[in-house]
Amino acid sequence: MAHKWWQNAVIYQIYPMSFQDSNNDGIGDLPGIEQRLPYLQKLGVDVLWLNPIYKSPNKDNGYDISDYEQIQPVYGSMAEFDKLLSQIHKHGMKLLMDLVVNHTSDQHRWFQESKRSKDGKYSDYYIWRDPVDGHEPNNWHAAFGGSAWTFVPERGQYYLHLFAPGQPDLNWENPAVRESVWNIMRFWLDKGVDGFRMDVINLISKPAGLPDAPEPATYGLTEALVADGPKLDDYLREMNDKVLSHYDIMTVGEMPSSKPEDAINYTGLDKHELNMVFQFEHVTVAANPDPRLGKWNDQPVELPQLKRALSRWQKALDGRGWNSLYWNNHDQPRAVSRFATDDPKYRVRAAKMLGTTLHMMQGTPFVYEGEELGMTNVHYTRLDQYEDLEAINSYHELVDEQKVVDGQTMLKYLAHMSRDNARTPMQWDASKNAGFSKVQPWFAVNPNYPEINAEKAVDDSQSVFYHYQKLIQLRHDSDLVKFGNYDEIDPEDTDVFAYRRHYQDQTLLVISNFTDQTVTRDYDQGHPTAKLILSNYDDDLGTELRPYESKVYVFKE
Ligand code: TEU
Ligand code: CA
Repeated sequence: MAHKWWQNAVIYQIYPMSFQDSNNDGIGDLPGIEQRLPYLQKLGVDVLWLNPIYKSPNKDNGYDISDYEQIQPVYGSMAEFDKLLSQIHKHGMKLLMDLVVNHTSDQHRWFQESKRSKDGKYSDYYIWRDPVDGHEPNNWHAAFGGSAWTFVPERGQYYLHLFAPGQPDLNWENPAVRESVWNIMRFWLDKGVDGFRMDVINLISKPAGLPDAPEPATYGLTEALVADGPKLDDYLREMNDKVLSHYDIMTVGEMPSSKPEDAINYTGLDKHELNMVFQFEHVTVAANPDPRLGKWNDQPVELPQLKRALSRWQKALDGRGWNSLYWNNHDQPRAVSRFATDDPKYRVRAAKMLGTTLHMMQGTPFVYEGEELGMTNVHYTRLDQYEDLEAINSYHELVDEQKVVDGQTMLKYLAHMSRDNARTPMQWDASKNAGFSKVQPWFAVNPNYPEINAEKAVDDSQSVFYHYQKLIQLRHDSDLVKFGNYDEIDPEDTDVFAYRRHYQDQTLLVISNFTDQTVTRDYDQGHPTAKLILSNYDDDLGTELRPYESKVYVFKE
């Protein structure tokens, strides 16, 4: 396959609500993003991905869209969007939009019409079912708590929502729904956007007959049953045929519960569906052993499990598909707190170590806003500090209703895993509200902003920021980094994550100490042709690896 532009790219994810407020109403906006383009250009990223900026009642921060062709007024106007897009292009970057089409908002015109009657133009746009013995049609559980079905008296029927009740699932079986989605996509592509990140795109084809999930019917088991449904391939091929193939763009499909074989199926180099997927294996390794608790846990990740998840995808997709690479996004806690440490003594080294470990793999890396500063979890201790419906609903369901866990323990789980950890405002400088806004932001700034902020990082040649800048540069400059294959080293080693990559006559060796101890490992880094190209320490002690030390060597055969 001829190499594609997105195989050379590093993508930066912006959570618009929390990136930069330009008009001091406490909420991030499009002109705010525009102001920060020089910063992103200095970092060296190629593509920006914006979380949803469409009109939305914001029950799930924009993942509930009520109009796909309008900008959320607090973010700006369509004219401001057009200007932002042209400025992004002028700065030599590209733009990915978030396409959320598994579901809409219940405030969307289609749903408003649909719930009114069984025989209008939109009555079949959503998934409606009659009650079964006066109950929900099946036992499916919603992602944000409760049953996945809500009853509407006007129709005398239930509608399906895999997420919140305000996020009804579209009925992809209906060709008119698919045409409507293709039109939304064309609307944005014709403006010149460069691709899409597709929200839970592997959930759009529901299993025939909507059978019960295994008990206890948690969201996790519901998701596993629905994921990668029978017509997904057909829908994605039709999407490619009718829309994607007519533009030079890139796509990444968010695919919870997907396995490498599924991903190869959708991203296969000869498949004409999507370019890459977001898989979830490495971010679900420390899930709670009690299935009712799902992701809620406060246990550290065991390194062999983390390695197994990432290595499996590296090996499976090599030459057959293409990986996305990420530690962080708006749904995950901060990587440095979760996979390493945010202890001030080691935070900077640990954040660089994680960056190196991921960016030297095969695939397209994604950097989430603030990750390049080593931003940390926010360490809340009370429920009223949280904003996210997932955190709040989970607490009520698991502590108050089901009583599977006590309140104090659940607060520890939320502090470790909540999505709100990722959503505190970007830390730009040491001024009040971290330079995000002149007024009290919609969501409190992490109190560590005087220490961790962009201004400080840009002034400090030893910062995490410049380490990420080097990682991005290395990828751009090196076919070994981009295309080399992947060999894991000592998968059972509980302390060190090491791997090799080979391309033509060169080998890359990546070594990361995930502990706060000094350990010794010999991977032949003393070989006469070995050249150290990157490290998070000033000197090289060969086989001795200091706390969170991470280094990269190139060998010539
Ligand atoms: O996330 C889907 C998903 O599978 C999960 O990460 C989920 O959000 C949750 O964290 C389970 O613990 C996507 C979006 O990224 C997320 O922000 C939305 O809330 C969700 O879809 C619904 O649109
Ligand atoms: Ca604003």
